[in-house]
Amino acid sequence: MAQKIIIDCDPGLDDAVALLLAHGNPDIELLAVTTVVGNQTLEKVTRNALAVARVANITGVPFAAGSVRPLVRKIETAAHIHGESGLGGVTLPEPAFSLDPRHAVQLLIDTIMEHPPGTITLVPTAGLTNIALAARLEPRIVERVKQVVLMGGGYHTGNLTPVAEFNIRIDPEAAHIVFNEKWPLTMVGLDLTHQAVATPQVMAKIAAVGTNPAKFVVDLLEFYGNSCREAEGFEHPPVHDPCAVAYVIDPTIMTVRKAPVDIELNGKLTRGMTVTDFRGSAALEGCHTQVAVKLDHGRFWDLVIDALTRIGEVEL
Ligand SMILES: [Ca+2]
Repeated sequence: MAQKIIIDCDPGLDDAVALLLAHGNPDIELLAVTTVVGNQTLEKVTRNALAVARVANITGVPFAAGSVRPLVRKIETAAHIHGESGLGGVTLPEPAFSLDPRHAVQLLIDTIMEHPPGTITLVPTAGLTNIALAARLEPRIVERVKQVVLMGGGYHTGNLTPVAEFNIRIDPEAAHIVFNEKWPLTMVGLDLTHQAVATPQVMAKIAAVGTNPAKFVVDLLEFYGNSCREAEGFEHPPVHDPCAVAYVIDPTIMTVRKAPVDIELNGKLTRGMTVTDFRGSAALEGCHTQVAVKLDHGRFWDLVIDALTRIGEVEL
């Protein structure tokens, strides 16, 4: 049985790859896509999500726009990584369909409540504003979802600051809500995603697929590679967001470790840090969070390339 998921995202170059992976993998049923301010303004990331749907030929899936700003903090975008459009390096086709009229938070709640308990996995690949609001507006979703598998945080490292990752840092209060609700939560953080690098060998395999969607991925990863090199010093870019989707497809693709995680809200130097307790023992009693540790790089990229192959050619 395919895993039913909802992706809450801010495309975003790596979000685009996550959407393509989810759509192209036969073990995933994409129920809805929601957008939230993050890598760029809500308007831009929402337009980008619809453009990716067109590129991947995603049809019959509701897309809805969500929060225009974080709960408390000022908007902080990532144009230095993802470009002014939020999807730098690629030409954006006109969307093939229009948005669901509901607010993303309402679409999330409606979708979760309409499905049987324990069947839906939430896959946030952006700031957690929408997810936090959904948990507050309809608290029953917390028991109803199967699990939350999110890209964000990191137990040893940050990117926006030395110890805070972008998705958590831009809305730490929302992250605090999401990490403290008692749903099973897997943090696919930077420690894991920094292993998901798009090497020249990976790029060549994607290019060899030879279709428009594959060319789209090559173009955006080239732009992303340049940004990550210039802004963060990476030789090859770590492609964060599809790692969360990959874990839902095949949990054996990464090792995970159970550990309590909480979000620092007040630290002058550490706000947005995902403080992870690896001391073990008593802390693990009733622990509902786990963190991703080690990725099988080869199998991860095989999944992405397989998804692109299955999507096949799409006329743009
Ligand atoms: Ca993202």
